[in-house]
Amino acid sequence: MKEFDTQLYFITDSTGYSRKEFLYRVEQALSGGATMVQLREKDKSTREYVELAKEVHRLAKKYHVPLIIDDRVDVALAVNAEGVHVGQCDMPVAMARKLMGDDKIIGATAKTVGQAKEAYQQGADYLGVGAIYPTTTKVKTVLTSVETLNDICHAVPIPVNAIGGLNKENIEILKGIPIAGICVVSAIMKAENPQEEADVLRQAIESIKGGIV
Ligand code: TZP
Ligand code: MG
Repeated sequence: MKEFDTQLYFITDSTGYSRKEFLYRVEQALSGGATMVQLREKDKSTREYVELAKEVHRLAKKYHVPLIIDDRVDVALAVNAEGVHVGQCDMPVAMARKLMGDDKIIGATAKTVGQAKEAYQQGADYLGVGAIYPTTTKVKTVLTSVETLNDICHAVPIPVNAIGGLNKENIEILKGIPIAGICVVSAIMKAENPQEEADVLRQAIESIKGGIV
């Protein structure tokens, strides 16, 4: 049975950190309460990606948190990660599902109700929707309104997470929208204290969700 909780979904970015500092920060995020972790690497060779994935998987297992690999089905399979996340320019969800099998978690990015429905029909287990706010993280994206986010939440029966520029100061904007959680990169990755930040964010999400999901 696939069980996962997207409430505080931490996406990594190793840019600017030594391997040691990066892994330390990932572990801090996990101990602070991240409920999912996604390894997202854009500039690494395949060898570097699988090596790092193995290390992050070891940490994630210690905290009983699923590891999702961004984009790369081959890397996810190679390290036996719990899942993969695909965007609109990546492998289609149906193909990823075929390769990964029914037991793995497949997440997809959606920016419209049409994309959300299509991803769900192809077998996605959860969706990431955004960017809600402009982001400083390296990504090709456009802004998605909270109205569209709300429409997507009502259009599909799978967990929907908001993403993009979110932090403890601005997630109030999501109040009343039946999201399952938020995805954050820099709020945790660049925090002075990633553990404390994860803890505060987790509480902030719980309070804005107020038992509606
Ligand atoms: N997809 C849409 S926005 C984004 C991705 C991967 C980056 C989010 O990063 P941050 O630092 O939480 O704004
Ligand atoms: Mg991608």
